[in-house]
Amino acid sequence: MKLKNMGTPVANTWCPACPNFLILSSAKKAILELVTEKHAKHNDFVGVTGIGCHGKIYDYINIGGFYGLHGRAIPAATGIVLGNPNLKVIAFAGDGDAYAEGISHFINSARMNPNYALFVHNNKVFALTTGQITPTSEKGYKGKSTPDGNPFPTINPLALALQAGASFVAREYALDIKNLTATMKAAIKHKGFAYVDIIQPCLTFHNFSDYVKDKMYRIKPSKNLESAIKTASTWDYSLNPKAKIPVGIFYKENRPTLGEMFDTKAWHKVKRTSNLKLWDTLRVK
Ligand SMILES: Cc1ncc(C[n+]2csc(CCOP(=O)(O)OP(=O)(O)O)c2C)c(N)n1
Repeated sequence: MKLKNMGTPVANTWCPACPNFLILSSAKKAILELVTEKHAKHNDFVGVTGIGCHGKIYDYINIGGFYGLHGRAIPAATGIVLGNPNLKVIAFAGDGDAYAEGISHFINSARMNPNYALFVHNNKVFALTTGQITPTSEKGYKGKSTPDGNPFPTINPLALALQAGASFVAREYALDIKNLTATMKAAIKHKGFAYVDIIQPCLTFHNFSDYVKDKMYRIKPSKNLESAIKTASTWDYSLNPKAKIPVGIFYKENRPTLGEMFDTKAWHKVKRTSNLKLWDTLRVK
């Protein structure tokens, strides 16, 4: 198996030089290396996407999968891995997808710990629909929906995920293929909900690449949750000129996955008669 076998013949319609190309390369490389290292078979990988520029990755990467609805990559990924725990499920979402439409799924995945990796292509904007604000667009951003500037504060999705109980939380930069590939591999290997926010400036509708370029510094995973939350809170996704942006794995812990906590494969075998008995007791005589 070679890197060229990880692609597809589908014509790529991302804008020239979009950092999504580098997320694609890193994901292909991560999967290929995991296959070569015999961590999993090529056929075990499943890609799930939301709707947006990020979602097109589904067409360009040679794995099976599911093209989801906007904001619904997370529940689709959860369902797939509960249905077949042997699969290596990777969900690709946008920041609009995961932090706006899909925010409740994001928080509950962090709480419930289903065993899949979530890669969020975070360009701080709804890109496919040409530039509306998302919860990580900075205050003041002038886009299609906010010509006078975004009046709302940002959310901090890393701090949110950590507070909700996520068992693997990381941030990477799309242009740093080496570290992005390594963190993707670690996320896929992690047992539980492994979330990576990938900074991916949109060169057409929200180009903040000059802002992030000199601000990143690499961290090691924190020893405890409190210090991970503290580190995550140091960048609030604004474009504050004094901010520094930590990248790398913030936090990692082992705890039971959703699939381990419940025998989800046995659910379909539960006899309805037991429910009928329950109805009998509830029925008005
Ligand atoms: C429920 C729903 N709401 C809105 C849309 C329209 N829509 C399609 S793509 C998109 C923007 C996607 O933005 P994001 O998730 O940030 O991904 P990006 O394009 O930036 O990769 C929107 C709003 C939709 N398809 N479905």
